[in-house]
Amino acid sequence: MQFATLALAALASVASAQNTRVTVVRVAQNGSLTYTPNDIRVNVGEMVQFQFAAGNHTVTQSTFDQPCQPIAMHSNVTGFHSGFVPAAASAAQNQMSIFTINVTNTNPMWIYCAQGRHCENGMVMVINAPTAAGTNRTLANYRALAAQANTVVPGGGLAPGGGGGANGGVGGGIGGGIPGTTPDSTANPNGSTNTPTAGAGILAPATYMLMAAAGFAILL
Ligand SMILES: *[C@@H]1O[C@H](CO)[C@@H](O)[C@H](O)[C@H]1NC(C)=O
Ligand SMILES: *[C@@H]1O[C@H](CO)[C@@H](O)[C@H](O)[C@H]1NC(C)=O
Ligand SMILES: *[C@@H]1O[C@H](CO)[C@@H](O)[C@H](O)[C@H]1NC(C)=O
Ligand SMILES: *[C@@H]1O[C@H](CO)[C@@H](O)[C@H](O)[C@H]1NC(C)=O
Ligand SMILES: *[C@@H]1O[C@H](CO)[C@@H](O)[C@H](O)[C@H]1NC(C)=O
Ligand SMILES: *[C@@H]1O[C@H](CO)[C@@H](O)[C@H](O)[C@H]1NC(C)=O
Ligand SMILES: [Cu+2]
Repeated sequence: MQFATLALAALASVASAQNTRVTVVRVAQNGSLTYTPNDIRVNVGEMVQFQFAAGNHTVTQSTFDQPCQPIAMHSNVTGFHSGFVPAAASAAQNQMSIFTINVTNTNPMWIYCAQGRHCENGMVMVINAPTAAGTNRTLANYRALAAQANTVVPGGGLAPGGGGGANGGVGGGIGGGIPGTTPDSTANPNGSTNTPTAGAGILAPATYMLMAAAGFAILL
């Protein structure tokens, strides 16, 4: 993971100078296993900033059909993965970890948390969900599929707790990691060159930033 320190003023001036809308998503607000908001529309050229409020979570892209597993496992899209972000570590430095993505097309992006069984328990969201009349590719259906899934961490195998119960069949089988996928999407400069697939989004390489805690409140 690559971290850079970025003051709010710097981010704000960059965003306003380019007139870029930044949609904020709070990760684990109040310690809950949620993304808030969890069903958003973002225009091409805009950014989504995930703010890690508590716990130790991830922001990880999957396909619709295979929730809780990295998109690269089931498509030719590299996708993004924030890595595990322990909020307390940043809070101890009076900072907040954020993960920012640039939205470069209108394809739906289905997103899950790769920690433990958070995905199975409903820690999922969508950016630019399909709008076609009668589509069943909805956040509710994605969450329902997730409830029956097995969490896989990009590059790392099953998340802790994933081996029990209904997950026994998967066990260590997937644990070797996904070729070409690393925990930090900044290490995948080719991610933005992939051809879009149905139900998947392509993003420019994502960027980690640490932002002064005093600043994020102003952004909300
Ligand atoms: C977090 O707590 C605040 C204040 O109690 C409340 O307004 C908000 O709805 C809560 N958010 C979530 C995601 O639970
Ligand atoms: C965060 O979660 C990951 C995956 O479970 C774990 O490897 C890591 O040690 C955790 N970090 C902290 C600070 O708890
Ligand atoms: C959506 O509809 C397709 C085609 O009818 C079906 O194969 C699929 O199982 C449905 N998916 C969900 C999540 O309901
Ligand atoms: C990016 O693509 C080039 C050309 O196909 C390849 O040589 C390089 O290894 C790729 N880099 C990554 C990080 O996948
Ligand atoms: C990626 O997959 C899609 C759909 O399966 C396909 O149309 C496209 O050609 C593939 N792109 C690359 C670069 O392989
Ligand atoms: C994301 O978009 C911003 C604003 O347009 C731009 O400054 C930045 O370089 C982009 N980042 C990436 C990784 O493409
Ligand atoms: Cu989580």
